[in-house]
Amino acid sequence: MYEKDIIIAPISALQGGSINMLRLSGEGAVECADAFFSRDLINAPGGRFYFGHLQNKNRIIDDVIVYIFRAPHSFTGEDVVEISCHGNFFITEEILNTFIDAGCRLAEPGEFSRRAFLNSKMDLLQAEAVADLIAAKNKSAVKNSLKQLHGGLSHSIQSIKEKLIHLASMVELDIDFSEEEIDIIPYDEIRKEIEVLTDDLKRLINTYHTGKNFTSSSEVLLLGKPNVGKSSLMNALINRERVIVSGQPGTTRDHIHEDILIHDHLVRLIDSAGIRRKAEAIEKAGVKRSVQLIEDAVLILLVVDLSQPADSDDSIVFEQLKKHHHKIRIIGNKKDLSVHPDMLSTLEKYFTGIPVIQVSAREKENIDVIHDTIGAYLRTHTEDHEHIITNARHHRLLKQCVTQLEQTREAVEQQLGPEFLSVDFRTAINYLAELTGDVTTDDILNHIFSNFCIGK
Ligand SMILES: Nc1nc2c(ncn2[C@@H]2O[C@H](COP(=O)(O)OP(=O)(O)OP(=O)(O)O)[C@@H](O)[C@H]2O)c(=O)[nH]1
Ligand SMILES: [Mg+2]
Repeated sequence: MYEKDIIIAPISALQGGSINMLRLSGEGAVECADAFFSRDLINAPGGRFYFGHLQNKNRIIDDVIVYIFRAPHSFTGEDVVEISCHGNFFITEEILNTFIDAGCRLAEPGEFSRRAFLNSKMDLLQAEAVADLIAAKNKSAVKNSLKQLHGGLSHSIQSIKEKLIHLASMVELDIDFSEEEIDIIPYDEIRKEIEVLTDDLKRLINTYHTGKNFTSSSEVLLLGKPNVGKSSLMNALINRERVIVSGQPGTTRDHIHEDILIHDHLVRLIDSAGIRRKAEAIEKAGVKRSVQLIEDAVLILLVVDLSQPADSDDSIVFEQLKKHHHKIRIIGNKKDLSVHPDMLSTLEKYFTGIPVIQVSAREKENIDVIHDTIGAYLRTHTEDHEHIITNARHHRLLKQCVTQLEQTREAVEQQLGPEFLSVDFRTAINYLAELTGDVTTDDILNHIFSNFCIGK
């Protein structure tokens, strides 16, 4: 258990809004608020607003609205008081100090959510969804976090866990009956069920690539040999002259990024140093980084100069991108000049079936087609999953569970005894229990909730 002292923290942004909010939670929170409020709160029913003013030693601090939640009907499961005051930093600070002088304690990061978890108002996956929801960087991320907050992911994990418990109990039953020498382990049936569950878990694990972009912007990389117009395209896409453009190949030496909103997705557009064989020393460092950026990018916009035949520098880029087919869109720039057929045929050879989007950065032609392409790509990569894993902790535990189940499947194939299988199943089950917070330690909780911000 934990000490149910009264904690307090601002729960809205401290500056810029017309209203600020603070929350008190803990045993005696209502009585504590009552001591400074102009109206009686001791006998006030929960689930209601009360308008009045906060005062300290007969001096009015502010006109406020107080909302009371009586335990257990609150976010934390404790008595909670939420105070809305005018959106001024000094007022908020004074209210905070007044309650701290009266014995309340400033909440630690994530402490409200931690109490909600400890009071079984939500499991660990749901508590973490609160932080993800606030940090969500696109509409799909918001949708996914809401689903997780409402228990969608927990439900899927619980269902897999229950099936594993069922398998464990099948082999454990055999331990009980072993002296009577009744062979009741249906090895084949268990192996098949393990394979189905492993596939379900792997599908979840594979969504992590998408999920990582839910709490940070999606990296879209402009890549190509020098002078094809990557920086010009970057400027056209963000609609301002952000990057230097020149006819001198090797103008961009290091990558430059800019965050923009494309079709409800927060996109980090990255302009990179042109890749070529004869790069100068500084440029080489930029080129090396471009190679790393290829690995990290969600989507690569391969830029070519349509007016020229493909040369050996183009080939270096094409070769490098061969194994990234799945995340490439081709932008044929400078369509205002002539279109060289050799470029199109070489592209078709390297990237069969990927269409070339013909544009002109200089004339601002078809830039909207690139926006639409990025938007459509990100949409298909975020919306065709039931649940998306966004969190490194979840990813690690799911992978550990799968590794364990793969070992268990081998043990089943070798028809090992029930004692061995039982231990294997229990280990796999434990990983899922850690995921939902059914088994946990203070250290794990400290780690998780310290990554929240104060007020959550
Ligand atoms: N005709 C024409 N010229 C273009 C177009 N886009 C870019 N350019 C010109 O191509 C040259 C190179 O443009 P940049 O945008 O600097 O090319 P880059 O790919 O960023 O080059 P590096 O930074 O050296 O790798 C400049 O002279 C641009 O004005 C276009 O659509 N049409
Ligand atoms: Mg450039």
